[in-house]
Amino acid sequence: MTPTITAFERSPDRGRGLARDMRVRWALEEVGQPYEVRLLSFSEMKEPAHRVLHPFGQIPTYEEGDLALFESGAIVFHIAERHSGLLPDDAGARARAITWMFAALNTIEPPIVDREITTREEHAKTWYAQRLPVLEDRLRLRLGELSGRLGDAAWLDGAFSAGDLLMVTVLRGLSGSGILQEYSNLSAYVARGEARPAYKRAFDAQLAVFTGKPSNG
Ligand SMILES: N[C@@H](CCC(=O)N[C@@H](CS)C(=O)NCC(=O)O)C(=O)O
Repeated sequence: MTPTITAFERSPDRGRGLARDMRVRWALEEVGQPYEVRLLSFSEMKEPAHRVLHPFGQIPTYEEGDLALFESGAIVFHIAERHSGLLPDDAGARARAITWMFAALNTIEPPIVDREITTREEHAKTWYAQRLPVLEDRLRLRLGELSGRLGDAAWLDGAFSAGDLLMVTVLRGLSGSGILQEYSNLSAYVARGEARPAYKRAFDAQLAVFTGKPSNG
């Protein structure tokens, strides 16, 4: 059954692959599962019909027959569980890959989002100049630790997994900040993810929504 996901009709990032449907598209592309997309305006996302699918009135959602999911991490996990290619078969390696999925969403994404919200919405506040360095120090602490763990490896734990997929998309949230470039191995890691054919197909499909031109994928 072809799943349907939801995405922004007009993404605030102008289709640069930062909206969270990118994670879902990339996972579906990695496993070779075709999908359909229902585009939503900001007001449609807040209407009851969409809140049945997503209690917080956001994207992405995922529908497959009677199953409706929200939360990009849960959706990627569902896709990874039902197809091969995103989680190792070995039980221990699988558990470690899942651990990296949680690390991406619970440990690395929060300080990235905190910084992003502050720079976007709080720059006019009197305390902004004091607050920003505090948030960036917290973020750099985690990035330094992640960089130390990754070292010279291509991926976080052996072969590419859903843990890497989520970590790369989370780190891409730093695009334009210049902070990721302070960690050469993390920059190379993100570039490695972006070079994957499945990533490119997902990116092109998301960009095509914004440009109105069909993707080549
Ligand atoms: N934790 C959620 C976050 C979802 C989220 O923040 N979605 C954004 C797009 S990337 C959104 O819908 N923003 C519009 C809004 O919150 O009104 C997930 O990972 O799916």
